[in-house]
Amino acid sequence: RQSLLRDIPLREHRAAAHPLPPALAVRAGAARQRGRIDRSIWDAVGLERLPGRLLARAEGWPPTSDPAVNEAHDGLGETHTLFWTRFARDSIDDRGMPLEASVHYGRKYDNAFWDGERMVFGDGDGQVFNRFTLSLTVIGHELTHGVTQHTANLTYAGQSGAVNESMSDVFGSLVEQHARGQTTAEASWLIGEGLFTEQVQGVALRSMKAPGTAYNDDVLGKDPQPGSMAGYIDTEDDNGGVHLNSGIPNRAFYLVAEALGGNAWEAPGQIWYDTLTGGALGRRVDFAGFARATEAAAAARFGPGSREHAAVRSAWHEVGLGL
Ligand code: ASN
Ligand code: ZN
Repeated sequence: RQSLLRDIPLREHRAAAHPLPPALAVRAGAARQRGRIDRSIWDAVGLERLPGRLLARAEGWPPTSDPAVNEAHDGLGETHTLFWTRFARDSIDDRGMPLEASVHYGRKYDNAFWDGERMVFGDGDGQVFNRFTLSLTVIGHELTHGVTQHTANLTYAGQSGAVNESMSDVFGSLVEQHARGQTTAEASWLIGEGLFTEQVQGVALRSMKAPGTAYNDDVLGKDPQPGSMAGYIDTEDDNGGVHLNSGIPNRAFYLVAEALGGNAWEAPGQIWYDTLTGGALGRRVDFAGFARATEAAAAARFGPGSREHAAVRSAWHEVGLGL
């Protein structure tokens, strides 16, 4: 079926795949059930045009022979499941927004990104990077950029940009921990594990537990992330170091999870989710303001002086953002 339908535009595909009489189709739309996932994975066939040339897999279609397509499909599923089952969030916009991803973007493309509407994954150059769909944390990271855009909408520069990045790492890691059923003690707390080829001396892009230790390679150099304010990097590069200083709030989240034990998507994830979606964060919030907001969220949900509240306070203290 798929090879026959491949070059037909999306709307016709959907009509062909799910023929419904118009009256029923309207009723189904009106009665749309919250929490139902709707994924489309596109193949960009090595071009840098989006969404891409071919609809490779839509909701309800069987797996294809392309691992990148299936990994993207499954990874979007695991991410949707975390947000829906643990935080009652219905997709990126909390209104069931269809999830779209494009794979095989560009030639030897060494990155993945959220373009404001969809997730996009490169194949990697094969020298430093494997394909980016190999890591569930990366898929969760990119989808979380969409959630952030639809909630706190944190400005992607400087400290608010590093908080934006950290939110994507936090929920990216939680997606993987949730899918694997891992406790805080069992989790790797790595972002992008398995992306580096065996030619690279390194385990992942970043470590939330020990920022600065994910790689140390002749070509790439040493992982530059700081894990506390003492190592804060002032730079114009990378939108003001958004992927560097994110190590500081990343480690704060890890420390909260370590102090509380159990599954990090429970109290720690709930506090961070409440902070992201609660409306108290300014778009240009700095680290200190973000730290105060997580403390307020912990106190609001678990009570002032609760162990959750205390864990948040001491975590920020440990990374140099004492409240
Ligand atoms: N992978 C990066 C990210 O999502 C790409 C970027 O910086 N735009 O943060
Ligand atoms: Zn990011």
